[in-house]
Amino acid sequence: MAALQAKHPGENEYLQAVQEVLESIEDVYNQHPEFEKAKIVERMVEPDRIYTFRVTWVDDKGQIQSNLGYRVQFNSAIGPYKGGLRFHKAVTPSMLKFLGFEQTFKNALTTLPMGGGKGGSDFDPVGKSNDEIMRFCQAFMLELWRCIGPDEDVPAGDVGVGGREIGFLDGMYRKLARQYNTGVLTGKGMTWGGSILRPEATGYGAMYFAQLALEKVGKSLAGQRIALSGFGNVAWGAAKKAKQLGAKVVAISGPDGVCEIPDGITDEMIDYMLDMRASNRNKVEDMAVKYPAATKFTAGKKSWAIPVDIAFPSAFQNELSLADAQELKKNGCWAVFEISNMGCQADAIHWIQGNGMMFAPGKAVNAGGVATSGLEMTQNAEHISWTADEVDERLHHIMAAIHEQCVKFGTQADGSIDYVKGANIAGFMKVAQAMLEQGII
Ligand code: 2IT
Repeated sequence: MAALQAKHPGENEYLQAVQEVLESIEDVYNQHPEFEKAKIVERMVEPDRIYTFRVTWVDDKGQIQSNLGYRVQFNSAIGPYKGGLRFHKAVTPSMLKFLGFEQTFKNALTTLPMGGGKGGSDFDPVGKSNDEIMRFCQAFMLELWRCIGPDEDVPAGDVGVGGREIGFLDGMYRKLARQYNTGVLTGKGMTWGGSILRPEATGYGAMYFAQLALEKVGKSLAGQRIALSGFGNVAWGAAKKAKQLGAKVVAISGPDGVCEIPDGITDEMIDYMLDMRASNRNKVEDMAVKYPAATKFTAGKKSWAIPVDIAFPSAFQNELSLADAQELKKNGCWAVFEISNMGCQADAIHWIQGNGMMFAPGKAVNAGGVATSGLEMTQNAEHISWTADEVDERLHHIMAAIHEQCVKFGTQADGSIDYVKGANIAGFMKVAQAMLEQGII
């Protein structure tokens, strides 16, 4: 860690993500001198390569805008680079390196042959028109298309990139590459190669995982009061499945504050989350304006201030602090499942685990999203479409396999399960073994 900090000063998210994994794998690593000899850790923590490019586009006022674009190809030991694109004003190489690093372990857990990658831009979608989004996506793909390919690197969505953006990106890729039947992006529309249930998959998978973890301690999601954060694609899918499984979603949030829903979110409200996202306003207050009788908006507050049984961070990294964890517990919360990537700060995770609360990390809980992207790639390669039932059954199996790997590698002497250790060790062992067998490259 000291060497990495000296080499990459100030890359805080990246260093945080690496630190968490190294802490988890230390014991196992020391039992495998062959890993040490092949410098597996030193090689695994650095991306294979990073593309950086300028993206220039014209806004609705005719003004010229420039952003930075990136693709971090992190690790390809177990398959083509795979991972989302994030459009957010705070995007930096550090953020995309942390996400690419996490993705490598997550993808290993899915059981599918996918390496880890991540990309994106500091482009800020907030307040942009549909035309501006399209022009930006087209300009972004003018550079990105040379870095990707169905057997090379397959991007998808992430924060700020959903079905609409994937459409604009894919349209431009087709034009440039003259490849019309490829799985070069996932999260595509249903009429042009997308997989049924890919939009829902991250949230659905998270609820399947939570259900398995709760079953282990004799509980279930039915009747639990839960808090989500954000109102994007991930929170939307999670809300849908949570409601189907009998849980009550009593909070969603945005950068502007929290929207409390004391009687639980309704199907209509879940549908409205899609409109809120498409508007690019980025305000959860819009939900309270639309449904004033059933909701209460509080500016400046997070979902973690609302009394719940289970918290599901589902918006952005480091969105749940130590103080938030303490407030959750004080209000009766007993479990935290990260759906966002690295949703909890490191000291919050340590405190949660040390204070008798259940905790599971994003790379296990949210892996249903990328796993279903993997299923989309398979359908594209075979030129077929599976039904919703077929995709859902495979997603169920994959989440069960991920949970099983966490149990295998994370069961402690007292019988409890350390899901952080379990996920990190399982992911590490698979990638490390592949790297070892492929020699010094
Ligand atoms: O963080 C993630 O796993 C994603 N944004 C989804 C990546 C993908 O390739 O579906």
